[in-house]
Amino acid sequence: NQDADRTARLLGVPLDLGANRRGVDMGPSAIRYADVAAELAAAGVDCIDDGDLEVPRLETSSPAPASGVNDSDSNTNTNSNSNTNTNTNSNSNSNSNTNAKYLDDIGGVTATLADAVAATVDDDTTPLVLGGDHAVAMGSMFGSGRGTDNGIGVIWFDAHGDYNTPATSPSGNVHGMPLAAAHGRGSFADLDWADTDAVSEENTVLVGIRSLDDEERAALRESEATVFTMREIDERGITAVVEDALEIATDGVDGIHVSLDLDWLDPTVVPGVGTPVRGGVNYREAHAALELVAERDREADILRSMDVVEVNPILDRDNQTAEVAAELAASAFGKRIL
Ligand code: B3U
Ligand code: MN
Ligand code: MN
Repeated sequence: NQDADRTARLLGVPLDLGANRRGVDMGPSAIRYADVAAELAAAGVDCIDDGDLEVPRLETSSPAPASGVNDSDSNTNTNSNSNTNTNTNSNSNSNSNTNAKYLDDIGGVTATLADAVAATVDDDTTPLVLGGDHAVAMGSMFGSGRGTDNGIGVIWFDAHGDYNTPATSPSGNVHGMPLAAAHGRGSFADLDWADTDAVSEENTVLVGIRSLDDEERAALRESEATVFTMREIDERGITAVVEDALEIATDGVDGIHVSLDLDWLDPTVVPGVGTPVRGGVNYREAHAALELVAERDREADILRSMDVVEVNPILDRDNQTAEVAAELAASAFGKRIL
């Protein structure tokens, strides 16, 4: 046992509605099977498992979003916000504005998760949210930042920027939008469940990015967020980049949320992700990064909450992606070699 004096609360969110890809809903089970509780215990962290949140099934949900949530002002959709659509496998709505699939259902899950995360943080316990697709991070961030004086910072470890809005997304998949939602961009500003005060934009740092859509890139460029691409990691090394990320994310806020999309790592290390992108960080770089988070946390108590997302057991080999997820969470929570 190590010296961390922390209790973690596991909150499983078997959500796949944001990813348009079955399998990621099994992520929480796979991460538990990889014995995340034992990994955390090895970090000296007590672990309470709250089980899984109830999440609507893809088979019984309609992809059509509610009216009034789209960025375009030419919304003529009259068949919105209804679960009576029996065509669940594709967006049968011909209206081009309906470009955020299952957003109503995802909003409901997000609101429930935000409440659970906020209650956990209030209880001086650190939420470890097990995804599920990356849309769950909206709930993690909104809950973690709730009631803070200065908001929270975020470190976003991901291959992708997740900075699309319903108007810019080429896929309509909400897991490509959570960070834009946290910053209240586009139509997210109008959604009552999207708490645009929780996260401080200037304290948002993306690390390891290597895949951006055109409009997403433009939005990130003009945002106050800091983006460290893989190129910065190549040039300066993972530790220098993450030190900078921690400096920026923690400056003047009430703590940080760490969001770990497993596709941040190279697909050769983590085959079990839905949207792999070549050229990610390796196993040792990933641990080094999260150990730096823990080190800063020992000094200054910065870590309010974390999520590990996008583990897809169907695409995995021998559960190794879930194992890496569990191990990296333990590193962030203070597990040390010596
Ligand atoms: N940027 C693309 C692809 C993507 C984003 N996040 C994931 N994939 N996992 C999109 O759909 O927004
Ligand atoms: Mn990703
Ligand atoms: Mn992501």
